[in-house]
Amino acid sequence: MQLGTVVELLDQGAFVSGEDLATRLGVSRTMVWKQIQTLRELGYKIKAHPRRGYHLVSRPDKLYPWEVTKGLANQLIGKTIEYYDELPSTNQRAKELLTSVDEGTVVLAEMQTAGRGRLGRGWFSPPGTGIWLSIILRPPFSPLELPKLNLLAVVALSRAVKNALDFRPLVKWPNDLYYEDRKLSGILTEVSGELGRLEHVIVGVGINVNQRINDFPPELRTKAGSLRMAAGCFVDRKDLLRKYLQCFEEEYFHALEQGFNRSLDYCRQYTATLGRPVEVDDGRKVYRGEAVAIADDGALIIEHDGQRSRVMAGDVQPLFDR
Ligand code: BT5
Repeated sequence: MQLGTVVELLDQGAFVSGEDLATRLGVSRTMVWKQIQTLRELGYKIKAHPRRGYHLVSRPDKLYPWEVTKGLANQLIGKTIEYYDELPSTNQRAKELLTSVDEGTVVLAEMQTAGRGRLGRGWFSPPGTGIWLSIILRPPFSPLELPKLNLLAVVALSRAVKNALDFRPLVKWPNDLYYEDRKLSGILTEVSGELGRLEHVIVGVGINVNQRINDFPPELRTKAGSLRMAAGCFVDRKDLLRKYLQCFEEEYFHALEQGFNRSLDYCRQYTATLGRPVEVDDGRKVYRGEAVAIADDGALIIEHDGQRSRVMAGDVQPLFDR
């Protein structure tokens, strides 16, 4: 029996009798009682009244799959959610599951003990306040299109935030979401495959949702931010994640059918990078100049020393504040 079904039935009235639940679920009343106990252990507040039955008082602030997928009509992304209280890294777990799960499977953890950024850097992933997830894809794209897929993942998040909270964070090339010069989210895309062909792609997404400034370690306090800090109110993580999965699927399906132009245009319109003096480190060379464009292949174009250079991936720092 699915716990999500029990929650839905409880949600249908002020009180639902044990007998009613047992009939609708096709199980014994003892079994119903056991399920209620399990839900309580998971953080649901459920009142029991001797004659009237059970009353759902509140749901916990947890990303249980049945909560996240409630009302979600996606065909691919998040149809299966692998949920964990704690993982070293959702990308790491996704790698282990890669060949045994369907495309679109989402690996989700309430906290990560070894969350990963790019180039061996760490990702701060405390319990309960953020969304740490990995999406497994098997796209028919060439590896050359990966930078665009990275941007697509950020665009989908910006759209989801606009839908959920009515403000629009900006896309910072190549993999971040920013609001008022603070990093709200980062993407780590990892791949496996042969030359010229992508077999599997893991899109790892870290979203700071309900942290307050002092929840971040001191070294992040000047540069990290959360949606709560930006919105000025507590944010429903379940609702945001549901909207993200929706927006991701929509953006991804659009790219599969018509290419990445729509995502790229969004990056150009809602940009935290373009038109700024920046320092860009692509791992081989450091450019100091102005970020002037995002090309159709996802490259960042930098104007420096009277010439233009293209960078496919790297770190961008603003040279000074706007
Ligand atoms: C990223 O790397 O921004 C990619 C982060 C991806 C995290 C997700 S969470 C789910 C999935 N599973 C994983 O293990 N990872 C992915 P990068 O651009 O290299 O930025 C890393 C840098 O951001 C760090 O060196 C810190 O300076 C900073 N940072 C670390 N944690 C942060 C946080 N929670 N919020 C904002 N900045 C952070």
